[in-house]
Amino acid sequence: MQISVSKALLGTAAALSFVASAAVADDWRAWNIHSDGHPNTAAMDLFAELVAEKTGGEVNVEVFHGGVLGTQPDAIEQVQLGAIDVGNFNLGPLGSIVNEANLVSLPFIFRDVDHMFRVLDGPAGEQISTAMGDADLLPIAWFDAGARSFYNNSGPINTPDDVAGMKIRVMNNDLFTGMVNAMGGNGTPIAFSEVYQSLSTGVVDGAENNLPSFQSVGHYEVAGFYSMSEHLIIPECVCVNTAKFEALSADMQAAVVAAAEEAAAFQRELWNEQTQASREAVEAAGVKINQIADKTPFQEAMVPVYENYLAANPDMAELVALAQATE
Ligand code: GTR
Repeated sequence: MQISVSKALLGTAAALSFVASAAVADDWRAWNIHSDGHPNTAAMDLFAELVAEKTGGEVNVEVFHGGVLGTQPDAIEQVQLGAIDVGNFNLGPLGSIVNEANLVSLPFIFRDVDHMFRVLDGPAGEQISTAMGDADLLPIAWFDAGARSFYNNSGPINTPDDVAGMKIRVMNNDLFTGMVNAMGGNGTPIAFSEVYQSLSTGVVDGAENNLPSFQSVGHYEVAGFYSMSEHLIIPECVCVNTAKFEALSADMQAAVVAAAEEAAAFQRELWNEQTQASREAVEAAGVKINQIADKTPFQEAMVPVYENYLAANPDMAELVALAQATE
């Protein structure tokens, strides 16, 4: 009698635990703009692997590479709506949705990548994360995206005057069109997937990006001059739909965050290696990379960009000051 009771109980417990795990098992679709060979693709694959491992299969991430789920601005919106669950987003195109996130899209706001991470790890980063979470784009880890520099086909850029008269592709954000326009150029937002064609057909004269992206999508084949202006140092996030994340148990949340942090540590290592490797590869292919002896004129040209931005967004003055005061 006793045996059959405990057997029945065990059976019920097994059935219940099956129901419980079936109820929380979650399939997530992840957006990634990059293809094979880019550090973020490897890092997102590792993220998916680690999530499966650390959640014991309760959360399964399927990563869609190469931007096949849509352009970056669309995918950001899809994550907000919960139609896509998670994405590796650059904070540039995200800034027009979350005001606080625009801090990192101000030209020359950071002295270097380490400074950018120190700001993100401090109170300014806290405010940005909170605002992103409130906008249904919860950042659970930060990726390195190095510094962005200008490239074009007509000659090296050494001063803002060299940008004047050029149509330059930028990511979707008024700050970036303003940045190019302040140098006398014409900043033009175009989807990342269309930049190669736009450069090769002369729809634009140039673009700007970091070295790994310049190489991985072949822009170096159609833009032979890469000038180290390093005008933008913008981090990237692994961002999850906030409600999706909050629906997980505390243990599962911790497992997903641990997976993202591990993937980010791997990404940052790969990033440094790939930046060097991309530099060597494009130079071997004939690209002329020039250092810019004095970046002060570029920084001075950004004064009206900051003035206009702060006049339109007075709430951001405190965050800007916080970032600038961060050692
Ligand atoms: C890359 C970034 C992408 C995308 C792209 C672009 O460096 O990783 O997310 O923002 O630049 O220029 O659109």
